[in-house]
Amino acid sequence: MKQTHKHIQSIVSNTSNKQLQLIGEKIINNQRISFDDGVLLFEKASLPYVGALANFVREQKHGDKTYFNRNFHIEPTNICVFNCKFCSYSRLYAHKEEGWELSIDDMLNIVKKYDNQPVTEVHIVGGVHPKMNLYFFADLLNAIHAHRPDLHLKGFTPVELDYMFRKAKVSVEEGMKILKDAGLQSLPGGGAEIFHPEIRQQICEDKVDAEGWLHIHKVAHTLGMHSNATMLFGHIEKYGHRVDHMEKLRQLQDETGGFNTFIPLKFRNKDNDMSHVAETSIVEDMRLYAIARLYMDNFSHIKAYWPMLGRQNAQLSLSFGVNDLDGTIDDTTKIYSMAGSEEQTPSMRTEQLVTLIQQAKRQPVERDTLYNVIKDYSNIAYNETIAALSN
Ligand code: V47
Ligand code: SF4
Repeated sequence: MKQTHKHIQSIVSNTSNKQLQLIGEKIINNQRISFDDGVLLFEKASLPYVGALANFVREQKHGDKTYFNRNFHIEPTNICVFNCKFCSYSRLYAHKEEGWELSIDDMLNIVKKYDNQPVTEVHIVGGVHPKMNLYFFADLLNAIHAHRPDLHLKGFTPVELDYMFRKAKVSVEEGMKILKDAGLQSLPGGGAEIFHPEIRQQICEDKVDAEGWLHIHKVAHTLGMHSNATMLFGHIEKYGHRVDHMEKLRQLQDETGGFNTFIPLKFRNKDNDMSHVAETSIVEDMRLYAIARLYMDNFSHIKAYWPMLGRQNAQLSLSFGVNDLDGTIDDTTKIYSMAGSEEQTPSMRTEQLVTLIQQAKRQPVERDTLYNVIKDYSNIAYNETIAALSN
């Protein structure tokens, strides 16, 4: 049900905290909130307050529409020269016998498994292997594109790109052009973590920094490509670091308009060097989604990544600003299950995802990578029992 202007106005007017009331007024009047407003929301605002505001914004932008797409992942390797403390997935290059590395043929065989399936996107991301260079990945993209030209190729974080461009001794502009010519169409949002050096130096000091990450996305946007942005939250960062991260993304989005969606990623603490750090509560997670919706006013979409958040929580997030769920992934995406996500088999058939969205009283819409509508599921009802049973 659409949240009315009158309803949200009464919630804001009845708030006893004057500062929170002023922020609420700004949001109702479509004005941008400031850095300090963002921090204040994290410090003082209750979940019902930010939740109601975020839901208002979400419904103004999208009504009940909740997007998902059908994609699959390819992880070329889990061997990595970097050593991010939160990572449960990579094997250091020094212990490369414990990891995997796929050849172009191996990866093409993964693509071929989807030959008769209506997937629209492949998401290629993995560790940073020193032997898998720029030209290897250009060959991979060419091979996938030649086999299945309709598939949107989304791949490589600035962490991988920065390394492969430096190794090939090409500029970011040259490197991005080589990959674009080979068929790359979008960049995923990974590798952003927390931009602020106070935190970045503690959790992933040796990989590309904030400026490098933002520059690569900017160049991609300049070449006409789109991209996503993530934020790894709920570990050792403070509220100010979260807002700083969102502020940097909001500024770049003002310049280029090239980001599609913002994806907050909840830190999971299993089997990594930060296992002693407690995970955040569901209330804190939902507050974060809501505040992200309020702060990122120039991002059309806020996405929940259900293999990391869990299906139930992803469903709940649809009432707190989220209007986009990451897809029906049918392979075994290891980075998340290895970090302690309760989603042991991160695959969800379309009918389950549609049911999950309908149970939240939202309207499921299948999209492609660029948010063109493929199918509106408003009038399709699946048998909830069957959908639940195959959960
Ligand atoms: O950058 C690693 C995160 C990211 C952990 O663009 C962890 O559509 C939580 O960016 N706990 C990679 N998170 C995944 C990613 C992504 C996922 C889905 C969709 C898209 C998209 C992008 O995974 C890394 C890092 O932030 N990650 N370890 C962990 N223990
Ligand atoms: Fe390597 Fe990425 Fe893991 Fe960092 S998060 S260690 S860059 S695979």
